[in-house]
Amino acid sequence: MTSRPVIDDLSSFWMPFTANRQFKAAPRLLESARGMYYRTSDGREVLDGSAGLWCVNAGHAREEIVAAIAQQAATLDFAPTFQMGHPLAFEAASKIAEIMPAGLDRVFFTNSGSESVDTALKIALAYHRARGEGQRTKLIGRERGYHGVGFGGISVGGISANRKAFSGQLLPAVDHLPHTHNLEHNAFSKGQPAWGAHLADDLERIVALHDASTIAAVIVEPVAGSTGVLVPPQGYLQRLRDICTKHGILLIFDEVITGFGRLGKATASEYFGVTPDILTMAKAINNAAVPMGGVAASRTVHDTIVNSGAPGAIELFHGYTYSAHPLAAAAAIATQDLYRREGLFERAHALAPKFEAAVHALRGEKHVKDVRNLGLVAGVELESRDGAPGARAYEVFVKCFEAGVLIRFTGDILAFSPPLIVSEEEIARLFGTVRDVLATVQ
Ligand code: PXG
Ligand code: PLP
Repeated sequence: MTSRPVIDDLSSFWMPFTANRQFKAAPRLLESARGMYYRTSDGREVLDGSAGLWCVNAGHAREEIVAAIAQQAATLDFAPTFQMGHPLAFEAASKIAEIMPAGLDRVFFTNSGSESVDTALKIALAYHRARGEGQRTKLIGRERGYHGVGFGGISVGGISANRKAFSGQLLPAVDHLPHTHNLEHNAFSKGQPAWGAHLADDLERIVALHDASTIAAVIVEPVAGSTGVLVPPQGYLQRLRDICTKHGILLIFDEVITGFGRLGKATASEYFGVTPDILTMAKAINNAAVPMGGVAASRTVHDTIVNSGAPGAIELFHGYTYSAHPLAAAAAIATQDLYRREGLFERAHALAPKFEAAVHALRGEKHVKDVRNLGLVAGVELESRDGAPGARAYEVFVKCFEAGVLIRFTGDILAFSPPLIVSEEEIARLFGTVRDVLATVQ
């Protein structure tokens, strides 16, 4: 193997969601990856405690996926899917439909979670219009929701930092449910907190305010990931489902993070036993090997739109140049086969109690004010430093990286979501490193 020249100019790449000046003054570069480990530009192995960005669920550089992509690139590098098709697009959609919640077996492909969210919101509007209720245009999101960075996603999203610079041009007809995070009631919950199902009833207040006849859809993450692993209270999602059904409002689950085994089932919908009308996915759909996202719609939603157009007319004026890109589709098929062959969702399910015990052992460590978890995802919330929110978690993140462990942080919350191939020893090392680092941080 020849090593590449050291990069000496970091200035051209304007990095996403990064403190560019801080990073470029002390960069952290990953050069290769295999299984559970990254290798850095200075030759160190780093245990991947975050599956990249919550997306590499089968571990890195899996041979079957690499081979599928390489072969596809040499066979059919690109093919349009506007008024054309290629076999892998249909095969990938069928494979995904098989493991979606019952009835959600129509799949629209995108290239990211953000595009999936935009697509889902547009499908919701198109559905109501197709059945003669085009006045249902309002979209209801939730505080502390993350739905990507498109204008649709930040409008229904509930993260002030992602909205404020663009606040003059957000979608106009949006309202928000309250978030469910409450440490007074739920600190150190293992799995789903007992308190908080009633927070779903706020949807009735919103319906009373706007009238159901104006509301198209409600979108929530079943477990909020980006804003710090917020696990839904017991009964909460079912209550949202019931209220949506009662008022003819579509329920959208944003499963960009929860999709594909993170909770020990294919989807969070399956895990919780609550079925939305539309489900967004991305990331682990193809182990993040090629950008890809998707939206699964119920037969009712799909058929209503598709049967409403005149014969020969395009039914939904929406799509991306790269919808069902051949390389992404090949990676998706290989990834879904791998998940099944290795039983990775079941593995995540079986490991979850050990993961839970290991993360909850951080209770009582310096600065730790909450630990929460579900499946193979966990959050550890730290007390913030006076006047410097986020600084403490950033320091923990940097020190963990220096100690050979990659974690994520958001504000002062540490987030953990290892690939589903993680071993018990690696789980112990992950949280052991965090414990050691916490002891050194002011
Ligand atoms: N919806 C949800 C629920 C997500 O978590 C998106 C949509 C947007 O996906 P794209 O592919 O457009 O980024 C996401 C993405 C983090 C982090 O560490 C989380 C995401 C992306 C990057 C970082 O919190 N989630
Ligand atoms: N901008 C221009 C000028 C385009 O021609 C297109 C697609 O043809 C787009 C944006 C959208 O790109 P994509 O289909 O990759 O989302």
